[in-house]
Amino acid sequence: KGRIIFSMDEEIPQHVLLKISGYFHGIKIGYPLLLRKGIDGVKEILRKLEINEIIMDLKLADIDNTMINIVKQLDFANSFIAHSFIGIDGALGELKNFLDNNGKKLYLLASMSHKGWNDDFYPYIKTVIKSLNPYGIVAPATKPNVIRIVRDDFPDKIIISPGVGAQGGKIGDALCNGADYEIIGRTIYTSSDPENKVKEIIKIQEEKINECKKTST
Ligand code: BMP
Repeated sequence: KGRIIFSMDEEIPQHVLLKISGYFHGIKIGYPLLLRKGIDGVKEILRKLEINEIIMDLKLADIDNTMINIVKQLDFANSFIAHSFIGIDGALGELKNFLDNNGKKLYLLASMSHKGWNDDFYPYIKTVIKSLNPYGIVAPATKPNVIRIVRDDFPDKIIISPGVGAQGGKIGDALCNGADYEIIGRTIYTSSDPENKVKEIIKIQEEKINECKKTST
């Protein structure tokens, strides 16, 4: 298995998905596919796949009751992504309890991959992540220095990293800077040959990991 979480923001033909899904650690699903296919449509797409982790990325950012109402309807998912800035009491704290009690994982955003995200707020976000102690963290592949800081601050957390390929992050760089998995969407689903593209990505990831292991020892 590679270190890819496939961001399935567009539908891809079922026979292609069946072929490539074995290479993925996980699949991330957000509003684009959920709105297009509906909950039953998404479940149907996932039914035949053997995937370790289905991550629902609705970037939850609301009061506790609303977020719990949402995640209750998405029981097929293993994990959920939420924003950190909403804080703990009355929001993330209650959401995390609910997910813990139902065997689900929570990822919090530490930063985002686009240019306009302001990392001046990171010290606050860090305190939220520290006190909530989620399963994992989302940190941007477009900003390797931010991944390094997050990895230093949270040595034991799973870090998943979007922004590879279409947004400019180089394949493997997030892994070399401390991420556990790279979240990749367009590079795969817009490819004319997704299967080969995925194999190519895994090969580059392996080469990069070997290279950076050498330079760090
Ligand atoms: P792509 O590889 O096509 O750029 O897809 C990246 C995915 O990760 C998209 O689903 C996007 O919404 C999400 N994402 C991101 O790009 N940057 C972030 O900071 C956080 C995200 O979840």
